[in-house]
Amino acid sequence: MTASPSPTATLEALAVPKIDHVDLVTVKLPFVAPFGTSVYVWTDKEAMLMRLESGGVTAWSECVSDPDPFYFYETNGTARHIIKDFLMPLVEPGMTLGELEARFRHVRGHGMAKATIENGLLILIALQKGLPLHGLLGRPAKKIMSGLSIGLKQTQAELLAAVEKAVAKKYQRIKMKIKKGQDVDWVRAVRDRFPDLRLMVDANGDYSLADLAHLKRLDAFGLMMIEQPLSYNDIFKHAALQKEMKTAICLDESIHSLDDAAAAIALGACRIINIKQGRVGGLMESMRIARYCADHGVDVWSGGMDETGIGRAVNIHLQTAEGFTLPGDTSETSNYFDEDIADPPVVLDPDGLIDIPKGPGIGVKVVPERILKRAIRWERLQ
Ligand code: OSB
Ligand code: MG
Repeated sequence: MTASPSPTATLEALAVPKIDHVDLVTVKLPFVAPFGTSVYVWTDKEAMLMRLESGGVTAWSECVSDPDPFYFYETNGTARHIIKDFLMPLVEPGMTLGELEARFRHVRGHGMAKATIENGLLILIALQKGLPLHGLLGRPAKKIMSGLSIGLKQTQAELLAAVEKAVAKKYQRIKMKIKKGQDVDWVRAVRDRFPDLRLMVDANGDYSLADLAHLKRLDAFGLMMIEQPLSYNDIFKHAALQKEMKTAICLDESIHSLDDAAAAIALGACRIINIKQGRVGGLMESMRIARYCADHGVDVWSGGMDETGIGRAVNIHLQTAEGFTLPGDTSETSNYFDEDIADPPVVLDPDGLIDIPKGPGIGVKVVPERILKRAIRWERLQ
C-alpha cells in the first residue's frame, strides 16, 4: 500500500485548444441482436457523439449514456442539456484541463456529459500532437485483453451456444447477465459444460439483502466475481454481502468517482471495480481510480456501454493505463453491429487479444457517409 504519484499530472497541465466548431450528433444503429439485462432490453444503440473542430483537425468523442435512464440516471437528453447549457460555456481556450475539471465540479454529477467533453479534448490534443491517445496518456502500446458480456437469453440452449461461440474465439473471460429467477440454474448449465471457463455474472442491481441465502448459492461455481448484485446506488449493503460471500463482489453502477471507489474499498464493499470511463467523468478520473485501486490491492477492468467504434476505441486506449488487471467488456464490433460508424472494427487476434488501432488520436476513422446514414439529430453548438 504505497501511495504513487498522480497518473494524471501531465494531462492536467495540457492546454485546451481553441475550438472552431462543436457539434452534437445523435446516431441510431440497430444491434445485431437485442441485448437483455435485468433492467431493460435494448434493440438499438442510440449514441450522442461530439465533434470538435480546431484548426482543420476534427476529433470525435462519444457520450456513453443511453436514450433512457434505466441503467444510469443520465440520458442522451440530459447529457445534451448539461453539455450545451452548463459545461461547454465553461470551456475556454488556454485554460488547463486541470482547471477545466475544477470548473466542471461546480456541476454535480453528470459524469457522462463531462467525459464527452474531456475525452474529446484529449483526443483532439492527441491528434494535434500526432500521438496515439494511449501515448498522450503516457502509456506504451500493448495487446488488450478481451471479454464478452452475454445478455439474458430466452433459453439455456441459446446461452450455451453464445458461450460456446465466445470460447471458440478465445475471449479471456465471459460475463453472463443474471436476474431473479434466471440465475443459479443458468450459471450451473454454463459451468457444467465449461468447467475451466473464466466466468462472471452481472445482476445490474436486481437483488436485495433478503436474497442473501440465494446469492450464496452462486459461491459453488468458482465465478471470478458477481457484478452489482444489490441496488445501483448502494455501497454499504454490498459490504455486508461481501462479508457473507466467498465470491468477489464487483461494483459497477455504484461507482461515480474516486471518492466512491475509496469509500467502497474502505468499507470492504467489493474486491473488484468496473470502471466505465463515462460513468466516472472521463479518462483522467478513470486513471486515478485505477491507480488508487492498484495501490489498495483491488483489481479493475474497463466496462463497456455497447459503444460505437469511437467509445470502444477510447476504452481500448484506457486499458493501457496502470491498474487494469482484468479483462473488461471489450469485445468484437460484430457482436453489436453489422456496420459501425468507424473503421476498422474491433476484432480478436488468434489468441483472443485486441490490438490498439494504429495512428494518432483513437486510431479509428469515422466514416462520414455512415454518420449521415445513421444520424437522427444534429446540432451545432458553436
Ligand atoms: O452493466 O455492464 C453493464 C451494457 C449496457 C449497460 C450496462 C452494462 C452493459 C454491459 C455490456 O454489460 C457492455 C458491453 O458489451 O459494452
Ligand atoms: Mg454491469
